[in-house]
Amino acid sequence: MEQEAQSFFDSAPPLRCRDDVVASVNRFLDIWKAASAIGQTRRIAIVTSGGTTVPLERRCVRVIDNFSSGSRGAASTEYFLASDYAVIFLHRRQAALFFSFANGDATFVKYFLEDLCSHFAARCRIILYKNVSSLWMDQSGAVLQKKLLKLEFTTLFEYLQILEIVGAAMKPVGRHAMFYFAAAVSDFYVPWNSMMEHKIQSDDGSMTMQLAPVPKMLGLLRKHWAPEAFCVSFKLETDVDILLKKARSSLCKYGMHAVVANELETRKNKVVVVTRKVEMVLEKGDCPDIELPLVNCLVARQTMYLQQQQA
Ligand code: 9Z3
Repeated sequence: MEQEAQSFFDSAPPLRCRDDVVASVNRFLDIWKAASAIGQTRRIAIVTSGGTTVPLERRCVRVIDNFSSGSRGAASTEYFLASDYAVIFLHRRQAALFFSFANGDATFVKYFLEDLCSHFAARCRIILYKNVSSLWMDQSGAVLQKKLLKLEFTTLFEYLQILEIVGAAMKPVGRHAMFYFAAAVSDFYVPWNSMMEHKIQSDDGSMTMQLAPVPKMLGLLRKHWAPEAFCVSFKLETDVDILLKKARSSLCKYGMHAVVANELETRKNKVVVVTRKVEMVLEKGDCPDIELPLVNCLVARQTMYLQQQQA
């Protein structure tokens, strides 16, 4: 598995913004280390969000995409921040609407608000504008306070390379780090070294394409990158009859601390948190969204995990 992962990284197109990503992750961690040194150790959640794309050509015209709106990752990030975590939010470009406000992209916000507000009556418009603006301020605030670091990906190559940088950087954070893998990551891809340079032509009618399995990085994370971190992955299925079985199997296979099982149709209302000892069914109920009980549950599990270390 490690060899497969290595050859994935060796053959991947180099990450264009690599130096910037490394520098921003290091800056973020420096602040964490400085706070820890004076006894203010904050937990860090690494939230992945949105779907990865698999390019079919090097000069890419077509991609295979993965389903995810990014709303689970964005909402969860807000709850982690509210629980006083620092958050590294690794998200698909343009997937998570509210968090794109955090960059202070005023043109986009203005355009979005005007467009949205035009659908509402005057009184609603003001309320909506106030709420969204304050959300924007909260999130800009989180960025300014260095509690939120946003990193963007589109392709599978970008996602896994950034994950490797962040994963390895989390080693010193130990049990205070939580990886929360809500992103929908491709299972298959076209390796860069066997990818066509130019746009695939349709002159010959039908086409057959061989896809390679994506090396599983969760094992690497647990074994090498950040072995002490609290790790939560998600299992998405459309067939509810196999969901829990698959979630339990990935819990053991990759040494996760929890696997969140969700079915496509019901994912906004119900999830099952699978751990070695217990399985918890969480429902949205009266909460604004399912991410609130989910994040609360995982924060509590990480607290137990931290206490085990102290015992
Ligand atoms: C999830 O299962 C997420 O909960 C969703 C969230 C993608 C369904 P939205 O972004 O949806 O709010 O629209 N993410 C993980 C999906 C995934 O690729 N899991 C892999 C698998 O099931 C394992 S890591 O095999």
